[in-house]
Amino acid sequence: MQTVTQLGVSNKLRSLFETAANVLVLTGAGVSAESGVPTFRGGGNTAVWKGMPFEIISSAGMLERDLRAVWEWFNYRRGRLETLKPNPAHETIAGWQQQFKHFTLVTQNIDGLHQAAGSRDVIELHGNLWRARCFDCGQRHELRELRMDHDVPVCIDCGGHMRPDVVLFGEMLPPGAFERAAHEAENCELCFVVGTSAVVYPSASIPEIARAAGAYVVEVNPEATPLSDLCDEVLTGKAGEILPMLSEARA
Ligand code: BJW
Repeated sequence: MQTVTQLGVSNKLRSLFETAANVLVLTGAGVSAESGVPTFRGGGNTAVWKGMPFEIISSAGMLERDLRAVWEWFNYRRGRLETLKPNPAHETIAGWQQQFKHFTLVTQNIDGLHQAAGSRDVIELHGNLWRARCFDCGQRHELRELRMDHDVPVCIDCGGHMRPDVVLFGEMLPPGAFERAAHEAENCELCFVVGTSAVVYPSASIPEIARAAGAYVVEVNPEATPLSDLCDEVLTGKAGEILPMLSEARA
């Protein structure tokens, strides 16, 4: 593993950046940190909402125990997100879509900031905070289209109760999303892992799949993660500083 600081990028990565035709990026909460979105781990925050840790309030069990509380929690977070903007990391990744022949963006984030920066066809492994899903008919709706005058929003198709369209702890990922990401990981030449603690599975296995299939794997994170030793290169620092610098290194 090569460790490269903000002062330099290896020649191997520089060269791959010029020649790679198939590039995959996996992002986590850290990519949105510089936009003001709190990350999940490492902040010392054990109680995130009304005394509950997020493993409890954001769990499948909580949907059954107290759906209203789950909605309060997600409404609060949407309110906080409303005014936040994409940062240079989101913008740089959106630009890469045009630079590489085949480009795949896979995110664990539910904040929609990649799309706000212009990224298209994003594989969202953990859903999206701006959407709801009906318990009864399964239909998804943009929350901006729903009347929010109930504690629990109601489906405009069937009148059933809705839930946030987000993958909570203990739930399966959306059908096909992981499979598509894994397929792209198997075929990419260069894989960036940006701003994730790489502890939540199966998402954290995407770079492992890419590495096993022969891709050059690069981590961008201010902290070491369980994945760091598996990576070919670690760029230590903030995504909003490192990624624009990488794009410049290519030119
Ligand atoms: C920066 C930065 C800057 C800071 N620039 N970087 C073994 C034991 C027990 C359970 C399991 C197990 N193996 C698998 C499981 C199940 C579980 C799991 O993985 N648990 C582990 C934690 C142990 N997985 C699941 O439940 C998944 N489903 C599943 O496996 O289904 C099959 C199944 C069903 C039933 C039973 C068992 C299996 C689903 C996981 C869904 C996770 N959903 C969440 C919450 C979403 C809802 C909500 O938002 O409230 O998604 S969890 C949370 O973690 C969120 C994130 O997407 C996810 C990943 O976090 P991420 O993005 O890595 O953020 P952080 O905060 O952890 O890290 C931020 C990083 O950024 C840090 O490294 C910083 O250093 C860095 N950083 N500033 C760059 N400026």
